[in-house]
Amino acid sequence: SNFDVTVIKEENKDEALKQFRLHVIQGLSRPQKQLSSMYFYDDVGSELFAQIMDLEEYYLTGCEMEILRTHSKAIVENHLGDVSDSEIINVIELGAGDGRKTRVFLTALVIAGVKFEYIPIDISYRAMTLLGKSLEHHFERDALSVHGIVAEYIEGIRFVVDSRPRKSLVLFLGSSLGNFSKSGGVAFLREIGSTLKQGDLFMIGTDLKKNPEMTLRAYSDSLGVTRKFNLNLLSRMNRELGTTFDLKKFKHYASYDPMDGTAVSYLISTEKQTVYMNTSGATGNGDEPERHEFVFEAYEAIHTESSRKYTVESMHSALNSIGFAVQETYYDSQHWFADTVAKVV
Ligand code: AVJ
Repeated sequence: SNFDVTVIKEENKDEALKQFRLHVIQGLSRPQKQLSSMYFYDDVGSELFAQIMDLEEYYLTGCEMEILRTHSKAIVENHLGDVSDSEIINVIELGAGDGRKTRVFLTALVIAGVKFEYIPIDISYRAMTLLGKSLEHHFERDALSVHGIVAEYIEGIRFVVDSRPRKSLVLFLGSSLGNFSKSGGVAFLREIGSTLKQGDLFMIGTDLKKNPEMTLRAYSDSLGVTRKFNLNLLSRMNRELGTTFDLKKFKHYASYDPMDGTAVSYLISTEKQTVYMNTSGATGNGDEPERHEFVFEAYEAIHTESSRKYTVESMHSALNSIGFAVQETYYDSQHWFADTVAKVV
C-alpha cells in the first residue's frame, strides 16, 4: 500500500512526561486514588494489549472480527452503495491499533470497487508507523492508499474534513468508547457528529451487556495477561517517573457492576506502604527537585480503568439524540458485540 503520514500534533516528549507526572501526583493524592487508562499504552502496554486481543476470554476482538468477516460486504453495499464510481471517500479510523480488524473491512471495500483513502488517526507516531508497516505487508502497493494522521481524534477529523472535502466514513471500533464516562462518551460522539458533514457515516463498535461472569472473565483472564497489562502502569511509572512501586505489593483486581454495565479494574496495595517519586532528573529541566510520597493503606485501591458495556437500545437513542440517524446494527452470531452504522443528519 501507499503510506504517508501527516503530523498535526508534534509529540513533545518533555511535555508529555511532565503531564504524566502531574497526572500521577494528582491522581494518587486524591482520597480515592485513580490513574487514567490512557497511560496503559506505552510500548510494553501496547504489546500486552495485543496479547489480550488474542485471548479466548477477551471475547470482544473475536466477536468484532466475526462481525466484520460476516457483514463487511453488506455494510459496504447497504451504506456506500450510492457512492458514484468516480467519487473518492475518506475512510477515517480512530485508534486503529495494529489494524487486524480494519484489514477485513478495507478488503471488502477494495473488492466492492469503492474508491477511498484510508486515514487512520492516532496520537502515537510509533503506533502509526507500525500500522503502516502492517498494511504494507498485507496489501499490494497500489491496492490501498493510506494517509495516517498523528493527532488527537477530533483535531484529526477536523483536519481531514478541511483538507479533503469528500464524503467521510469514520470507524471507531473495539468498544473504545467504553473507557469514557457516560456523559464524556456522549459529549465525544456529539463532537464527532458536529465535526462531520451531513450525510457522512459513523460506525461504532460496542461491547454489549451479557452474563456478568463472562464480562468479568474478560478483565481477569486465567493466563494473567490483563494482570500484567494493569501492573505495567506501575512499571511504566517506575521507568519514566522514577517512582518506587514494588510490583509484588500490588495486585490486579477486576469487578463488574451489572447495574451500571461497567467492568472496573483496580490495582490494590496488599499492605500499608509508602511509595516515593523523586522528580529530580526525571524532567531534567532545572526545576527544583521535589520528592512526593504516596501513602497506601492495606488494601487501598487505585482505580485504573472502567470499560462500559451497552444495550443496543441505549446506543441507538444516544446516537439519535445527538445529531445522528441510526442506519443499522450488525451482530456476531452470539449477539455479544455490536457494530452500529449511523448517518450524520
Ligand atoms: C481497548 C478500551 C476497548 O476496555 O475492553 C482490555 C482495554 N482493558 N482489557 C477494553 C482493555 C483491559 C479495552 N479497550
